[in-house]
Amino acid sequence: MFEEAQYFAPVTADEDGSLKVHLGADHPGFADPAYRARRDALATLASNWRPGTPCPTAEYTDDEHEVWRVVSEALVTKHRAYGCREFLDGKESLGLPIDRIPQLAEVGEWLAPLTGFSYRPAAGLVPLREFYGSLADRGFWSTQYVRHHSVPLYTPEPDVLHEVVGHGNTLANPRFTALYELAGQASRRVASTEALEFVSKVFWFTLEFGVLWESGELKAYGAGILSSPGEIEAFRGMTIRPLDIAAMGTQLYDITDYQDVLYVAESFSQLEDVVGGFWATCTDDSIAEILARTPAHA
Ligand code: TIH
Ligand code: FE2
Repeated sequence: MFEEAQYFAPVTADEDGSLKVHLGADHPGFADPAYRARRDALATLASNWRPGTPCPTAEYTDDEHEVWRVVSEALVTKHRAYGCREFLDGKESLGLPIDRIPQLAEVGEWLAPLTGFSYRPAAGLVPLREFYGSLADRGFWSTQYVRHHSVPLYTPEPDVLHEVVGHGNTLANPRFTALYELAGQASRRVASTEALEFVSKVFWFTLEFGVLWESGELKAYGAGILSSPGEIEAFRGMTIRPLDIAAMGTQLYDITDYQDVLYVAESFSQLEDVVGGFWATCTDDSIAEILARTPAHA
């Protein structure tokens, strides 16, 4: 089982084609009818999207813009302190607004001249094959809803802040997008579910939660750390292990909390060599061989 799956609230369709998002009783928006109505409306909007057309416009409310502003503002100094150079370069060239949530279509227009990546709106969980496969075509499946205003610093559920502030700033840098594309190509090369999950776990511990050494300082390059004002303050205190494909691909993790085990690259170049090199060449057989000699571990 891919752990991330349980973090997407299940979505069902009503007879009239509108979608319903089923938030768990422990979700911060569970008892907030206005929030639930927003989630349903945004899921329905995404489900009506057709490939080849621009992402639909989500008319955000003032309260939603305010959550974006609070998080983006909190991240200005934290990114400068703890974001790696390649992320900061991407952030500078993308120039996301701080005071309002940009539309996915707009962000795609800004990314076009930089790396050619664009977003695709997701109504809920996108199957692994589809999510990773689209990276090979420079398409990034993205949620459009905003985290509940009561939990601005961290959410286990990917939201538009995570997709755009975390991933978008990396998707603006060609050194990053080369890695995203290689992950996408790897996902298309492998046939077995085990191999696909292995590829996705390596993605989790690198492009989602990776850290690297830069001039003797530990910096974050993973989008999950870079979109959370809470986790970005905590990652330096976690268990830090050396970059290791077999270890990352077999590591068990809990998506509901800060990641307590992280893998560090010696440099961005080492990330490109080791992880880019793995995605560029991995096959069902090469991954099966790693799995045969590496037990799952915490
Ligand atoms: N925890 C991240 C945040 O608060 O921005 C969102 C996610 C990253 C990866 C999975 S969910
Ligand atoms: Fe992500």
